[in-house]
Amino acid sequence: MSATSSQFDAVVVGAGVAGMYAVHSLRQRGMSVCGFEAAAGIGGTWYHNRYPGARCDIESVDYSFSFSEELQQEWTWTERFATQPEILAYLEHVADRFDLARSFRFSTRVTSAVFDEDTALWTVRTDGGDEVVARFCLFATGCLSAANTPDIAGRDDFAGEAYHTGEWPHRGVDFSGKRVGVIGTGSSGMQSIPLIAQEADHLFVFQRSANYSIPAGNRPFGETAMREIKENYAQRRREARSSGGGSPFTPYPKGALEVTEAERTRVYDEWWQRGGVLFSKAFPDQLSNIDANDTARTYWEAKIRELVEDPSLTEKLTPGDHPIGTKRIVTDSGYYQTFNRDNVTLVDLRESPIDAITPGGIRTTDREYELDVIVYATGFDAMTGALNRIDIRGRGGRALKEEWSAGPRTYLGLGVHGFPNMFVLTGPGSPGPLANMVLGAEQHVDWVSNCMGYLRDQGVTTIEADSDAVEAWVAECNSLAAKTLFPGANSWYMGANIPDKPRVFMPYIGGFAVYGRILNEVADEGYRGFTLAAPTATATPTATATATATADRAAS
Ligand code: N01
Repeated sequence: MSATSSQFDAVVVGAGVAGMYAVHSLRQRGMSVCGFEAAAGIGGTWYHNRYPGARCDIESVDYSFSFSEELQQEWTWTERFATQPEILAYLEHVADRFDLARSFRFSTRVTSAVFDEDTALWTVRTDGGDEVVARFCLFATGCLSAANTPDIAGRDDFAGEAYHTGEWPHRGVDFSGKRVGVIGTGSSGMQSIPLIAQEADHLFVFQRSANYSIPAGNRPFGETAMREIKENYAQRRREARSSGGGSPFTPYPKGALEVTEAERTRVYDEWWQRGGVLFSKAFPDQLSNIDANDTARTYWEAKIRELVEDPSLTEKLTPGDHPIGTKRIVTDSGYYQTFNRDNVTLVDLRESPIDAITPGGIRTTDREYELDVIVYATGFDAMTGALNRIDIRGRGGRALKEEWSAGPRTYLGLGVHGFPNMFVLTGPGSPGPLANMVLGAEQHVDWVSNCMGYLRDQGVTTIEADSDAVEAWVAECNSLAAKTLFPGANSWYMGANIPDKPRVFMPYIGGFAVYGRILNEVADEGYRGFTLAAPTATATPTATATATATADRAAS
């Protein structure tokens, strides 16, 4: 990308899976694109989350791009659930293969994006002093990218090393011979704890809420297994796209309470073997009927009792505050067995909460734990956090953060009333983190890219979600969520992990395939629910824009 370019068809914020594919897709359409990425390289979540044990929880063969048959045929995954280094290597391969990096300015954080009603253009500014103008602004900022380090008294006084799992140092961390405290037992904590325990002198696990985790059942892919998957990739992708979660699995055809106990156990056994988060989808009523959910919970509890030697620990490690699956089920490798080690201590913060962090460690209401390292596995300001950290202003200078002060409000998860030509990718109001994020990113980017092509062909300058379409979509999202058990859990889906964040179930829970059908219908009906406006005299792209676009096309 030319360093002097300042006007583009589109700005893409973020170089994770959605931003990478957005750049590729728009360039393929002959559009000029400027991408910004705060990190020094591509990969998004997989660039930052380098903590030990980080892996995907959707099978790698599914958690990968499908837009290029050549790409999916040439890349070989080594195991079912790939590690972070392998996923990052894959994404770097994709970036090289499609020459994506040249469209991004790295180590550059977008600080503001402001829509000008006279020109119908966005002006995007960065912490590097860039000022770029574009017709469209695409936020591919990720659902789980704004790290949350809780404001615990004395936090900055700690004299040892402190790390957040979502901002892990690239040099790695040497835990050998050290006393380590991990705060948090969500996916990041539960994935990292077994590996930290193997290295540390002693590991203290500070658990506020126990979480449900299920062994990944990870294994290497043999050549034959990989070949068979590649031979049937098209079918596998079709099944994933027509599923509820973007993976090629469908729940058992009967409800958990409609089958005999033996049949139910057989189904749970099968889904347990599949590993991890998929377990919540064994039966179709598991996440909507508490009695059905109880059967899954009872099965889980029996399994965990087999893994943990000390029954009093099993009790502490068993969640009692939410139905299984209403917080994302963790996909672990040896988490529960870790508590059978002599060098691991579970600190139950429900019994003795953290009082303060001291220069020497962590003090609970019970005692002080001397530590050399503190690992914050304390999660993210999910779905809205990364967007709210940017000063985004639409028509009349309205701030997105203010518009969303009572919770995010979108149409289809893509458009926001008052913010023309702005698209949010895989964010609130879309299936987002409830589905396979890679196929979700492709679904959104394909829709937005087609839409932008349509607008160009029709000579339309702006597209904006109607307020009543937003109203109806928010109502639909809330009504679907209310039919499930999800709103009862203090999860990040609900914003409940961040103090003072509005308590709203943020994703669309109607299913990946259903959502895809709705997107297609809306487009087929001429973008129903959006207002498309013709150019005004001042909104015609300038000579600079056209020249820049031409130069960028020539380079692509
Ligand atoms: O974050 P979390 P995460 N004092 O919010 C605790 C994806 N992901 O990074 O539950 C003490 O789930 C908090 O306790 P509580 C995946 O979608 C995927 O682990 O609030 N504890 C909780 O235990 C996942 O769901 C993978 O009581 C405090 C923990 O910190 C999402 O990212 C891997 C605290 C945070 O858990 C987030 O996972 C990693 C405090 N003040 C992540 N504040 C894959 O496997 C917070 N906690 C692909």
